[in-house]
Amino acid sequence: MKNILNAPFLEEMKKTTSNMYRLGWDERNGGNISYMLEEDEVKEYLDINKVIRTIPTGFDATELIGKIFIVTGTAKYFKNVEFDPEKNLGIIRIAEDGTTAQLLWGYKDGGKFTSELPAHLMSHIVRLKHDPQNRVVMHTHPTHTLAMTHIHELDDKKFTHTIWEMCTECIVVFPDGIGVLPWMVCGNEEIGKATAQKMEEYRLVVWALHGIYGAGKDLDETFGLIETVEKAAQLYMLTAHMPHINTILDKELKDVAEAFNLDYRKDFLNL
Ligand code: 2HA
Ligand code: ZN
Repeated sequence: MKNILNAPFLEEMKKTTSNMYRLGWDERNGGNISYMLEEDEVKEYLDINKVIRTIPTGFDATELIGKIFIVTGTAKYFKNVEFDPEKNLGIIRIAEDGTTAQLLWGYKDGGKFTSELPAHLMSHIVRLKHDPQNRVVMHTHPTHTLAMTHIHELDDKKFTHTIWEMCTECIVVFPDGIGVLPWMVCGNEEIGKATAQKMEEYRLVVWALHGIYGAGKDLDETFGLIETVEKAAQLYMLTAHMPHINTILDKELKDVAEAFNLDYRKDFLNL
C-alpha cells in the first residue's frame, strides 16, 4: 500500500486550500471543497473495506451511493490543511442507505465533513447529470465577489452581464453565466437545494453576502472559474463608482462568443 500522504489528490487538496487561503478568500473556517475520487485511485493508498466510523449526512444522496469523496472538515481552517491533512480532511464513501457517510481516512481528531455537505452533494448530483466528468464542488468567500453582492442587483442575468462586461475573457470562461441566490441561512438542506437548482443551469452560483460555489471536472478548472469571476468583480469594485467612458458592448460580447464558437446564454445579452 502506498503512503496516502503522497497521493496526487492529497497534494492537490493541500496546494489548492493553501492557495485559496493566501488569496484571502478563506478566513478562519471559511470555504469547503469536495472532490470525487475514483475507487481505483483510492485503493492504491487505503483498504477501502475498512470503515473507521460512520457519520450520518442528514439527507438522502441515493444517486451517489458508493461514490468516494475527499472533503474538507467542519470548523477546520484552509490555512492548516497543508500542515495536517489527516486532521483537516476526510475521505468518505456514501453508504448503501444513501444517508450515511463511511469514513475511510482522516478527520483524525473525531471531526466530520463540512456543514455544507448537503449543498456539495446535491450540486454533485446535478452537475454529474450535465457532465459525467464533473468531480469537484468548491465553496469559498472571495472578497470582491462578496463586495459586489452588497451593491449589485442579485439577478442572474444582470449579475452575469456586469461580470461579462468587465473583461473579455469572462464570457469565454463561463459562457453559461452565473446563478445568484439571495441571502439565505447556510449549512442546511434548503440552501443546498437552492444551490443545486441553480447548478442545473450554471457551474457558478453566488451566495449573496456570503460567497460562491463552483463546479468543474478538477480542482484547477473549478478554481479557475471562481478566480475569473473574482477578477471581474475586483474590476467592478475598482470602477463602479467612477464615470465609465469605455465598455464591452453587447454586440462585442456576441462577437467574442461567436469567434470562440461558444454555446453562451444569448438571452443574457440585450440585442
Ligand atoms: O465552512 O464557509 O459556508 C464554512 C463555510 C460555511
Ligand atoms: Zn461559506
